Amino acid sequence: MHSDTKGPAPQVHDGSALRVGIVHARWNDTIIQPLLEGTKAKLLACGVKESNIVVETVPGSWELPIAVQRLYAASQVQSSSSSSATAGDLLGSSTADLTAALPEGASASATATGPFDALIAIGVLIKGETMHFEYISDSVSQGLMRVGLDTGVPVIFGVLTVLTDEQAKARAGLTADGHNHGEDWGLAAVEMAVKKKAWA
Ligand code: DLZ
Repeated sequence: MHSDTKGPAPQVHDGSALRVGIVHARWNDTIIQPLLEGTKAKLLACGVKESNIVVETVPGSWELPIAVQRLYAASQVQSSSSSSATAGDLLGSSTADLTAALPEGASASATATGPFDALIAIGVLIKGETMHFEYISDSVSQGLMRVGLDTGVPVIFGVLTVLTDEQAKARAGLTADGHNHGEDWGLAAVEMAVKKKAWA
């Protein structure tokens, strides 16, 4: 049975008041890019403004938890102080670097307008011949869960942990019977951000 048949019935919520931070790994970029596009497409379809979507990159999935944590902290600092520090400064990268990683039409200063309502971590881990896969998968999933629980901000688990390239392609919508899981992550981010606001 394809994983598609087991997914949640999608709920579409109004994302027009939300700010969403995305961090993606650059390993397995041919899979990452369609996942990122699928994620952004659903965020935009839910009404999230392009200028309220900030995208940052890291080398590999291992780096996702610290980057998600710092990106959120940067957005909090910016919204609570008049400091001219940027998210890029707090992540240790330059503003120019951050701007280069942003989607077209977005700007680094977008992070000055408020803390993120949801964070999405995107990575693709493909099992190789060593124990790397097991160590990284386990640590990254625990790390991302920890960031979510510590900050109280929904962190969407957009990390594929697959055995083969073919499985990764199917989950990025690159095969005939595949499905782009990035779309699910975009919808999950909006749903969880809206519900989190209601539960606050
Ligand atoms: C080292 C490594 C390996 C073997 N495989 C992957 C992978 O499939 N997907 C991924 O996102 N990253 C991989 N990495 C890189 C690590 O996540 C990390 O970037 C490096 O170990 C440096 O800390």
